[in-house]
Amino acid sequence: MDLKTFCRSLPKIELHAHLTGSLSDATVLRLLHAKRQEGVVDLPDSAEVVLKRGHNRTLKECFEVFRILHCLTDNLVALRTITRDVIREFVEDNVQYLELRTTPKVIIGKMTKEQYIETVLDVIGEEMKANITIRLLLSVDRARGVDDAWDTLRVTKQYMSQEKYKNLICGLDISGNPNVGDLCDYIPVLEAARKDGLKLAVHVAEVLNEKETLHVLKSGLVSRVGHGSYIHHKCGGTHEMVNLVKNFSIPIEICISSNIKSGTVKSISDHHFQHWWKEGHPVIICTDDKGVFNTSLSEEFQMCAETFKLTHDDLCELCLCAVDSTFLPRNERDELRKTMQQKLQHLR
Ligand code: 6MZ
Repeated sequence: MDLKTFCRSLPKIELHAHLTGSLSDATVLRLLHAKRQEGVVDLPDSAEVVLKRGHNRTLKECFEVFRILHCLTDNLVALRTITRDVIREFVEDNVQYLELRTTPKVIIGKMTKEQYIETVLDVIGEEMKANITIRLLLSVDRARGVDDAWDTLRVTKQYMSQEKYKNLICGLDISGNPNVGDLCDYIPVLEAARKDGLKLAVHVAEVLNEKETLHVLKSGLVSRVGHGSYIHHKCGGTHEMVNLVKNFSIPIEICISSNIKSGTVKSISDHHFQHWWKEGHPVIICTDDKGVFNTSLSEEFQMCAETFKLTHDDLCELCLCAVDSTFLPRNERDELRKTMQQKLQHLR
């Protein structure tokens, strides 16, 4: 079996996918059509920007794209559509378990954070079938300030305590433009979230920021690191950071296309994946924003295998080990591991 087919056939686990960043061209075109029907006329330029797929974009440009995508998804009907489309595309790519993350938004007259979360959770409930399990992480955008983060935590707790939804929310994510705001300011929110039983996936060291990275790692609150490009001492980080990640056994969510295309990592041969992998530290291959970076989880696996000379067995191992980094409770993890083992058996 050639590598491309093999990567597509792998039963995969996706742990770092931002909802709005995951929108495919087809979905964006549908949203644009809906906006035009509404009579919104100033869209063609934005569409061109959004659809410039495969192009490298600086982080600053990525955040401009998110702003445009957020304008296209500023209502509950669009939110339903995108959640459903993104989930189905992950199913299509043979993703067995998906932890989707999104930032609940308030748009006056159109949606509250409560309605945002409820809509996403409802679609997740509808789309969960035998071939996929889905959980939700609510994202805190570090550019929106600490008050907004507290508010997101408040609403998250509200939904965690509802019988209908409580098992679907598995954690909190902190993301947003890493060049804006200071993660250290969010430590009290992280502490409160942990006390409330939420696991924490935090974007750490996506760009070089020694003070912030050390402070957050030392807090011992982080359950998974997003990106972590500047943690390893061979990639601009320090031995102290590596020791913290290892001592706290914090798995690292690896998003290669995102890092290369946004220019936060110079080239794939410099990517930190290789160091953690060689040292046997838990790493999970993820897409980050499959739409914005024009990729898929299968393609991320393929690229990783080609660059770092991974065998089919290595790839199976990466899929299986990802189970231990999920935010599922132990019994559900065991179930998932069994399913993954069965499916992988046919491939080995
Ligand atoms: C940091 C990112 C990101 O929440 O509207 N996001 N944050 N670094 C990245 N690397 C490229 N990619 C996406 O999805 C879009 C939001 O996810 C975060 C940003 O806050 C972005 O606005 P949602 O569904």
